[in-house]
Amino acid sequence: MPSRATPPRAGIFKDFSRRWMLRAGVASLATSSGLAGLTRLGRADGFAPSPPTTPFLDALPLPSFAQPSAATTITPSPARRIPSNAVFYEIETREALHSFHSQLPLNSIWGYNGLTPGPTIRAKAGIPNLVRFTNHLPQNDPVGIGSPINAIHRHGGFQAPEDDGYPADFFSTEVSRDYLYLNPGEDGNLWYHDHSLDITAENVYRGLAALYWNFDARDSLEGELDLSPDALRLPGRMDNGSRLYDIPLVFQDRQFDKQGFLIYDSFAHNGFVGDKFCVNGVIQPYFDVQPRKYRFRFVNGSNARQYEFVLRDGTTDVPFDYIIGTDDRLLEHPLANVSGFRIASSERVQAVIDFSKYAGKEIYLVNRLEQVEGRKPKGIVDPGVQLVKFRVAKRKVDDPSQVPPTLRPVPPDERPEAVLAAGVRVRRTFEWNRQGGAWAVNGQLYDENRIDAKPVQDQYEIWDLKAGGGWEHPVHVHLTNFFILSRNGKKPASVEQGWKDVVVVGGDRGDVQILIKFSGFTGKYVFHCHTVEHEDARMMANLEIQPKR
Ligand SMILES: [Cu+2]
Repeated sequence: MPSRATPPRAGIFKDFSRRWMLRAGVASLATSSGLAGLTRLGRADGFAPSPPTTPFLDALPLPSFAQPSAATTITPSPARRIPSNAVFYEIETREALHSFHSQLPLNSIWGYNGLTPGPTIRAKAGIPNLVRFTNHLPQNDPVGIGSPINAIHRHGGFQAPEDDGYPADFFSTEVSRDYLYLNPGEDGNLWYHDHSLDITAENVYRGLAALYWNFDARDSLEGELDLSPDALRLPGRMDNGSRLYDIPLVFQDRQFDKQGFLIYDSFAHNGFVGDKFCVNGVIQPYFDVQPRKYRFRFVNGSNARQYEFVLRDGTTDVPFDYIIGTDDRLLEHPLANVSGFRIASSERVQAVIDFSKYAGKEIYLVNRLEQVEGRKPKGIVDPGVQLVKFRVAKRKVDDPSQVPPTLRPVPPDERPEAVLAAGVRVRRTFEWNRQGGAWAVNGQLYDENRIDAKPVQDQYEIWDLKAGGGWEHPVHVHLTNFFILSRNGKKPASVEQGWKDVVVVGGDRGDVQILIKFSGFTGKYVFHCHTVEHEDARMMANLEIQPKR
C-alpha cells in the first residue's frame, strides 16, 4: 500500500486522512493533474510530481568503508567453522534521518549502520570476511515503507547457500546473523542489499543497499601507486582511509509527496519508478574532480528504472574514455571511446573518464532514457536529464594511473568458443511472463519448497531466456557469472561480452542465450527478475546445485 516517509522522530505524522486515502488506494483519483513539474524521464503513475529541487546544489556523498570489528572471540551464527584469517565486521540495520536534498526535509530511511548507501565493505582476495548483521529496525514503524525483517544478499558474490541471503532465511528485529564471504578474488565489484521474501522492493527503496569491493594483487588497494609488475594501476588509491579517484555512483529513483517526504506504492507490482534521481543518496549532486583520470563504478540500485548514460560537454556529447568492467568483474580488454551505455536494475558498469582534457569546465552525466512504468523504458529523449555535474579543477595534477590493454584475461578453457566446441549437453529454457496479475517463471510463481532446476556442479549449461508481453526483465542468477552467447540470435554488443550476473531479457532487447556453470558450492540458490517488485510478486525460481557424480 502507498506510504510516505514522514520522520517519526520529527513528529510530523498527523495527516491521517490523507494517509487513509493512500492506503485505500484512492490516491490515483486525486493526482492525474499537476503534470507541469513532471521530469521528462517519467515518474510513478498516480502521484503528483515531487517538489522542485535545484540541481547540483548538494555535493556527491561518498560512502565510507566499514571498519573491522575488534572482537577476538566470535561464535558464528549459524554455527560453522570460520577460517582463522577471517576479518570480522559488525553492521546494523537501523532507522535514521537522511537528507536526499538540502531543499527537502530530512526523511526517515532504513540503512546499514543508518546510512544509505551503507558503508562499503572492503575485502582482499584470499582473506575471508565474516560480517555480522544485526537487525535494529523498528517493529512499529509509522512510515509504512518496508518490513523490519532482513536477509542480506551480497549480489554477485561467491558464497555458500547459508551465506547468500536466501529470501526465506530472513531474521527479525534484535536478531543477528553472520555471513561468511570467502573472497577468492576477481569478483571485485559487488553490492549488498536486502533480499527478504516478498518485501525486497520496499526494503531496498527504504535504503537497505551498499557496496562490497574486493581487491587483489592486480586490481589492488594501492591501485595507481602499486609498483608491482602485475598491478593494473587503474585510477584509485587510498588516502587516510578514504578512496580517491575510484568513485561509486549508485543510481536510485525516488518519489516525494508535496511536503518532500518519500512515498512508495506497495501496489505497484509492475515496478515503481520515481521522478527524482539520487546518486549515492542525493538528488542530482555535483562532484568536484581534478583534471586527471577517474574510475567510476556505476551501480543501478533502482527498483525498476533503467538508465542510458552519456557524458556532455555543453551541448556536445563526449565519449567515456574507457569501459573497464561489467557487473562483478573487469573486462578482458578495455573498450575505448564508448558513446554511452544502458544499465537495468542491479547491473553495474565500470568506466574511466579522463578529465584532463576538460580542465576548468563543467561536464554532465546525462540519463537519456525515459521510463514511466515498470514494463520497459519508453525510449531515448533529447537532451535527457543531467544527473551529475562534474566541476573540473583548472590546475594540472599528477596522474600515475593507467588503463592497460589487458585487464582480466579469460582462461582459455572458459571462453565461450572453447566451451561450445567441447560440447554443452544441458539446455534449459526459462520464460519470464506475467500471469494472473503476478509474475511467473515458466508459468510458475515462486515457491520456496519447489526446486525448479538441478544443475550439476562444474557442468556447463545453455539457458534460453525469453519474455512476453513487451516487458523487459533484468534476470539475475545467484552464485555465478555467465557469458551472453547471443541476443536475438546475434552476438551481443561489446559492453555485454564480458562476465555478467544480470541480463535484460524481453521487450526491445529480445531473447537471450547464456552460457552458465555453477562451481564451488552445492545447495539451494535463487534466480529471479531484478525489477524487485516483480521479484516480490514471485518472479523467482529455485536452483539446487547437485554434487558432481
Ligand atoms: Cu521483471
